[in-house]
Amino acid sequence: MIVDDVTIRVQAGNGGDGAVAFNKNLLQLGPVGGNGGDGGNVYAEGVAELDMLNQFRFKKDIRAADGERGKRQNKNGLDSEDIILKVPVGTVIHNLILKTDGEVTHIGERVLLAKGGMGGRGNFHFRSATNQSPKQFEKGTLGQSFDIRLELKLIADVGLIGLPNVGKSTLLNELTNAKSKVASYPFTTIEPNLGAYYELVIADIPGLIEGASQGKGLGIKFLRHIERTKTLFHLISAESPDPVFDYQTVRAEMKMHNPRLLDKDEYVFLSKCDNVASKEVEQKIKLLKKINPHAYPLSVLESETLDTIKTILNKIKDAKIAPIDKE
Ligand SMILES: Nc1nc2c(ncn2[C@@H]2O[C@H](COP(=O)(O)OP(=O)(O)OP(=O)(O)O)[C@@H](O)[C@H]2O)c(=O)[nH]1
Ligand SMILES: [Mg+2]
Repeated sequence: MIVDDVTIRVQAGNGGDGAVAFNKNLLQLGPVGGNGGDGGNVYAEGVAELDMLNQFRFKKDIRAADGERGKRQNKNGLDSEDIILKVPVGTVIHNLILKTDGEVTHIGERVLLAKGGMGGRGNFHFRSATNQSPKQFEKGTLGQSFDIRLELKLIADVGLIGLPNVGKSTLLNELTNAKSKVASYPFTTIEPNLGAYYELVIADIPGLIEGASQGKGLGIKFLRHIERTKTLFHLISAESPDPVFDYQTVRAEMKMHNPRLLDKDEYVFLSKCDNVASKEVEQKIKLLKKINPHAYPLSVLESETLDTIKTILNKIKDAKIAPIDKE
């Protein structure tokens, strides 16, 4: 099971204290205390693997090392190493102490979670004409420490939604390299799956049922994964006695979760059409078109219907690669 919401405590390293030391060599008396090193920072860095938050299931306390103390002979303490936490692209970072939000949107992007403290200056630094043997030094400053909530919100171009068992995973597997589990019973998919259709990322999320927004089934946990998806493909089974009712059930749950989900570009597909007489398919499409003019039949066994989907996906892909120049 993918961990997609976890709170951790990050503690950056403290800066090392500056040193107080004096040269024992009688010919070169004077202060020789070096500066302390800086404490390690803690960063998050984007990677493609969706399951990277699993690493925090049992390891919720992340601590970077403190900077080294300053040394004798005017040698500075070493800075300590940064900790870089790999998180899936699409991870939203909530700083629960500062009440700020950030996010990691692409692979290799680094976001600072906690800054390490600065090393203090040693007594060498405080020498002057009037004070040739200063005992002053600075303490290193404290590293930042925060409670951070990491929340994965997938960044997919197209999200497949619908009631359970309508063929979402089958379609994802048909169009992409994904190997989402398919079976003839509801709730086969228990966590999101992604697949790539050329430059587009398609997300398959667990089926939604009535009451999902109140926590029924698995859907609610995953609705947030379509919050940032631009286009939704809403699948409704042709075998349903009332496809319009199914459509409205899912839309009602989406609305309760976040009304803005309803504003997304939406295409409706009447799935498993091969299981139903063509006359019935026609009638059901007609009813659905009254709600959304972009309603089409779909069967993974009928290549024309897949061609329709591919044409739509190609349009979305072209718009993504070359955004229309409005000037
Ligand atoms: N005849 C026919 N069966 C299909 C078609 N698409 C999917 N199925 C079957 O429908 C069943 C459910 O398919 P899934 O792809 O697992 O459905 P899902 O919407 O992902 O289901 P959940 O993960 O439970 O929400 C499987 O037995 C599929 O083989 C289709 O176009 N025609
Ligand atoms: Mg599925």
